[in-house]
Amino acid sequence: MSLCLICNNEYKPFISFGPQPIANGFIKMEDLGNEYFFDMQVGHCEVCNMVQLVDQPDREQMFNSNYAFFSSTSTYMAKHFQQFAETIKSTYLQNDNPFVVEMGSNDGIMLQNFKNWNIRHLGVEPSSNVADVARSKGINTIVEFFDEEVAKNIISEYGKADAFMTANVMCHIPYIHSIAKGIKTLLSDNGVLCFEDPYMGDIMEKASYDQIYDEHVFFFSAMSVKYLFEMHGMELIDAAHQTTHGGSMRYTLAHKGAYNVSKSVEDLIEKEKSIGLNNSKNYAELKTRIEKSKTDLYELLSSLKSQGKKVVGYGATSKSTTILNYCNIGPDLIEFISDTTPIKQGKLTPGMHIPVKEYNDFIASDADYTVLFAWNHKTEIMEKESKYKGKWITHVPFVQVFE
Ligand code: JHZ
Ligand code: SAH
Ligand code: ZN
Repeated sequence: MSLCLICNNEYKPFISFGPQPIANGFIKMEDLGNEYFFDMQVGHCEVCNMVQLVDQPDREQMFNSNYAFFSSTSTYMAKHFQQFAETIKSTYLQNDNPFVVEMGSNDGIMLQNFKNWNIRHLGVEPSSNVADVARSKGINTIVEFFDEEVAKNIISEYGKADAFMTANVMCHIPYIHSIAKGIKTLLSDNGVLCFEDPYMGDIMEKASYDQIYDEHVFFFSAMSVKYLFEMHGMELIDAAHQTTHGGSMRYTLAHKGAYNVSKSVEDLIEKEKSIGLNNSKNYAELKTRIEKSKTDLYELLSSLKSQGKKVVGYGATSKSTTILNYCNIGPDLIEFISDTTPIKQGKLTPGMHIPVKEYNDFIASDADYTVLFAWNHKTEIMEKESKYKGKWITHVPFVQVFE
């Protein structure tokens, strides 16, 4: 039995993925030999409905001066964050001289908009290499892990915040009660917290188990988010589904009683109950679908190998680390993975050691099959690769070949 990080009740993990490396721990050939692995298990708490990792590596092992994920590698995501910023500005920043804070601002993909509008802003970003990119764009950034203490320091230097935004970060933080307390003190009376993360409803529907890796300690639903923030005097006032990252949810919260609660919250919670996000049976069934996906993918790639086909991968995503290690797919089955991120190129993927190469190598390879590891960017990538003559492989929502 494990203890829930939110409500401290006991829960039993429903799946184990075995030993997994740091998802973004791309390694140089010469550094092979002492990679870190942790036992990756996931459980659902029946009291607060939070789905969570049982263990997670220390934060500095994941987020440091060598962090390999740069947000601005997707032009679609840049557009998404521009719209996100516009929504915040037009809905919640009507007062004089507003101030916004972003947690996990990475290379500045969201805050660049506020900077361009001359709105007072602050990014809190512990991975110094990505924070440096944001700073070079003129975005005000501190290199820190946000928590309750940092929130107090921000108040003494800048005053309270009108909006606290964060995307694909909240679900990364096991000390989430400290985050919630920090946000609660940092927000002005009418201030809002607006955050988005991959949605448990989409993971359940698509069996997109590759959302599970070291960095993602929580898999949120409206039920679990509401429970968590009510513990801190905050209210879930809106929830809006997003297509990004394979299906995400944007949650808006405020001090209790400060705003009317949108009907969308009640509707979403009803829907979550109807699809069984509060029911352990559904997680057991998800496990069965994940196991089938594993067998299907391994068998497909093995059979292509025996036919002598050339198979490569597209996008050395964090998600791919789970697929490769869980399904036992190495360089014998996938020759290389192409990725546009310079820091990943010339290195090996964590655990399974598939070479990561530049985009030009993908074009030159003329591969028969390409595994789309960045399946969440499918629209963007299909537009870009309309000339590719080979076939694509995806595992979402089930293992299949498409053209
Ligand atoms: P992408 C990361 O997940 C980690 P990942 C993190 N934990 C999280 O939650 C989300 O981001 C937000 C490359 N690429 O976005 C760039 C191409 O090569 O699916 C990236 O390395 N060509 C914070 O790593 C990778 O693919 C392209 O045309 O799963 C995409 O990574 C495009 C569009 C991307 O996130
Ligand atoms: N918001 C961006 C980046 C997501 S990557 C996007 O959606 O694309 C997750 C980021 O969270 C990393 O850059 C990591 O360094 C940062 N992070 C992790 N823990 C954090 C904490 N406690 N406070 C602030 N940022 C944190
Ligand atoms: Zn719980």
